[in-house]
Amino acid sequence: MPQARTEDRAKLEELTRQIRHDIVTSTTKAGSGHPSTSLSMVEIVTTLYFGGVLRYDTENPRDPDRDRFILSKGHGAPGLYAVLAAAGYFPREDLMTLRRLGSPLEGHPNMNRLAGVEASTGSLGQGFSIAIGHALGLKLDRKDARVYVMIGDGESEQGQIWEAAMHAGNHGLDNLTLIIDRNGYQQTAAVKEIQPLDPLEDKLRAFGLEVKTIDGHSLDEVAEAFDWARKVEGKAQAIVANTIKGKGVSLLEKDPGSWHGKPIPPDEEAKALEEIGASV
Ligand SMILES: Cc1ncc(C[n+]2csc(CCOP(=O)(O)OP(=O)(O)O)c2C)c(N)n1
Ligand SMILES: [Mg+2]
Repeated sequence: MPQARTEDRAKLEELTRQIRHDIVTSTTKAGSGHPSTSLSMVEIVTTLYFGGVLRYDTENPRDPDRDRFILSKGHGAPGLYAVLAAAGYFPREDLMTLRRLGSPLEGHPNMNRLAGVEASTGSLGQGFSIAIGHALGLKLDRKDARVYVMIGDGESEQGQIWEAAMHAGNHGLDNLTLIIDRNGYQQTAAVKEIQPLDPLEDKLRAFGLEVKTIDGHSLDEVAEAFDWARKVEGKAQAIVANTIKGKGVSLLEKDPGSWHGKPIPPDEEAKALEEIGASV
């Protein structure tokens, strides 16, 4: 099973810029979508797909031996699509059909329409449970494939997340890595104003998971966390990734509570792309 490892650090950094570029252009062109949600997860998905973490085969997307990445915070679809295109699941120019009638690049990922999408998500709270199903199935089939699932911090308010955490902890699912994109914001306000999660790490540990907290924008820390996760035996792992909602675009970063689910207006796009600095 192929495992893309881009040894060249500069190449990995360029990929993060390309993915940020594509998130901005696809959502601005669509006139809708969630760029700020997608921008906070870029270093994590880039490392998953290009840092030698995920084993996948774009020629055989349903290979039973593949690792799975499930984006439970499905509104981050533009970020998922940008990395899937970069990985070669479909042509990069298709990104510009985002949310267009008939396009498989729906507003939220549809596993029945786009290769590389492991679960249809968007109704928050469900992806972690779907990931547990995969992890249990892989163990029953005695496969060494792994499952990675990303949830949002606002999403973590959903009760189903904690049922899933209880199950992952109780059943020692060491082939499962939970990633929490802790960008501090949900739809209209800061998570800590609505439903504080702290002490998040203690809670996850109490549910039986091994926990590591990182800077989710440090490619080194993200890579180290995935190395750590692979080595944990007998327990599911949680990576709490501290991130910035809208990372890389000052317009979004300075007011994350106002920009959820809003594309960058066309007249602000050039400045955003300049800040990202992709060579395209
Ligand atoms: C079950 C459910 N309730 C509400 C929504 C509407 N909704 C979409 S995104 C969002 C906020 C999510 O915040 P977070 O999980 O922190 O994701 P972020 O965009 O910050 O990465 C909400 C409430 C939904 N998609 N699903
Ligand atoms: Mg959030």
